[in-house]
Amino acid sequence: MGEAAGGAPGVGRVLVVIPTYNEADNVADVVARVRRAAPAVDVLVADDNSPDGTGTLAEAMAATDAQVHVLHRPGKQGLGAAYLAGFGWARQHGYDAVVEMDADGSHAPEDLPALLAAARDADVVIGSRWVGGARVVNWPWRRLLLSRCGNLYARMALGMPVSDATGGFRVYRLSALRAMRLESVCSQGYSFQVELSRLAHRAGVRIVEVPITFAERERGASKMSPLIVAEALWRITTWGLRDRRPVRWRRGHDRWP
Ligand SMILES: Nc1nc2c(ncn2[C@@H]2O[C@H](COP(=O)(O)OP(=O)(O)OP(=O)(O)O)[C@@H](O)[C@H]2O)c(=O)[nH]1
Ligand SMILES: [Mg+2]
Repeated sequence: MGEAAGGAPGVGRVLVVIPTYNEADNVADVVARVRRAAPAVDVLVADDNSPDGTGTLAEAMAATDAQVHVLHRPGKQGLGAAYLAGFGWARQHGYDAVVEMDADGSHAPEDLPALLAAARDADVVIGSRWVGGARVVNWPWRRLLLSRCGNLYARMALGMPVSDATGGFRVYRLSALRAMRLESVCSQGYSFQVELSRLAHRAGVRIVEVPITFAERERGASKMSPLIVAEALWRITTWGLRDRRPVRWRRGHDRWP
């Protein structure tokens, strides 16, 4: 297949995986923006049988656009499970790279070309809120604090030179996902992003962080909960004790050897 059917120069065929649960107010807008911002990449909406009809809306877009696909899942099983299913779909359909992106507009599809450009020389590209040049718009101070503290803790506990280990706007080459041995993944909620950061770091693949503009969701309800935060804390602590790696205080990096 040519570039028009899912290609990005130097990366290959790319699939943007957008997990959704009750995103009826957002899904059409985010898919249309991705298609405009990066017309050569394909989109997969991974919907957990949203009661608000998100899956049906996505299906209507897929009916008129051959580059939009929908993965209907039986029920709400968490962000991590939806992404793993999406990655499996990408592998089955011969893609070279996948992009993770939220449906709620927090991740600007307009940043996608910069992430894909960085992926030419990397295995994993993290769209980062906490490197120079990034912007965080309209986030309440409680969320800012949680993200900064969560990232500091993850960096210290896991010895990982990644500034935004919890962020969910990323590019992974399929070859990197294979090296990362995803069969060990156990996260349900947003510790999934930390877990994949850790696996990428341990696999020694090339990680690059690229500044993004992150905005608070404008429509629809957050799925973030105290349980999700508790899972992340618990898992980071467990991994940290298991890895027993020396703490590194470096704030980020361009290349991982
Ligand atoms: N398929 C699927 N998608 C989910 C699930 N939980 C969350 N999502 C999607 O994952 C993305 C991120 O969820 P959000 O609720 O925005 O979580 P968040 O970004 O951590 O929290 P906010 O900052 O409050 O928006 C959105 O596109 C959700 O629709 C789930 O169980 N299944
Ligand atoms: Mg969100």
